[in-house]
Amino acid sequence: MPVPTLITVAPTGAETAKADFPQLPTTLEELVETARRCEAAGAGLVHVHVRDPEAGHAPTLDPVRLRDTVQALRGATDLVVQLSTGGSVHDPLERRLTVLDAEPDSCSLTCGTVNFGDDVFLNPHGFMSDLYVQAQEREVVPEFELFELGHVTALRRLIDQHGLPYGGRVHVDFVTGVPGGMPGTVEALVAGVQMLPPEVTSWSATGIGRAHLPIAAAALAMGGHLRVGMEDNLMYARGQQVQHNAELVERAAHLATTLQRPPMTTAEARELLGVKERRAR
Ligand code: KMH
Ligand code: ZN
Repeated sequence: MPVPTLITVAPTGAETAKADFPQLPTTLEELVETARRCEAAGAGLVHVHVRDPEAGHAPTLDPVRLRDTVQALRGATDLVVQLSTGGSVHDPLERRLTVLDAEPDSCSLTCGTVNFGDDVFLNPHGFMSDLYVQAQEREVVPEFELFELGHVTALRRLIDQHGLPYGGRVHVDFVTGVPGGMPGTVEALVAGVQMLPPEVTSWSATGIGRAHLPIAAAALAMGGHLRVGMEDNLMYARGQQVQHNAELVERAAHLATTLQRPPMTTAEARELLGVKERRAR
């Protein structure tokens, strides 16, 4: 039976400046409107980086903003709400751990340090280990972000040390095409998928920039899931900027449906990832 497709939307990220790309959703209102439209278009999960409109829309890990954002998205949609613990390359490790205080359904957990353009995205083993255990204790489902093939080995080590994450599933996301990480090629994706440990129950992939479409097509063909959004890609086509994240979700849903793997519902996404029910009834 064909597996329906989990479409994750990563609408904002930490790298693009609002001043350079005004359609980037950075306020709480814009984020909620984006999440609603993306859910209607077929998304099952939203990967969130919070910005501070009072500080030039810069990335923030302010605990009140994080908590308000989680609650607003949970109130307005049925999407799985995932907070980034990667933050921006400038965020200290201790602050990144406090993201769990906002009680998201899910958190990202990058499985190793990686060069990130001219910067370094730092994820030493001790940090990953602390985050892994704290997510287990707080019943938050991690999504393991793999930017490098070596990150697959680091994931293996985390599972061996700490057992399965909360929910009993292991979902990973290949983030390909970051300058300094694994390339956004089909060959690299195939190599990564072949290396996954048997505990992995589902995987998705995204390609940065022009790798966006080829990686989406390859992931679908290989039985994987998709991540799209302005965090990863600002161009819809050559010379045509993305105007709204929903455009990318709509295109992903269309592609998935054409390949007989239509978008999964938010209920199916919750089941796939094993997230805890935190919505008010
Ligand atoms: N902004 C990047 C440095 C994550 O969300 O966990 C890290 C990132 C990964 O986006
Ligand atoms: Zn992110």
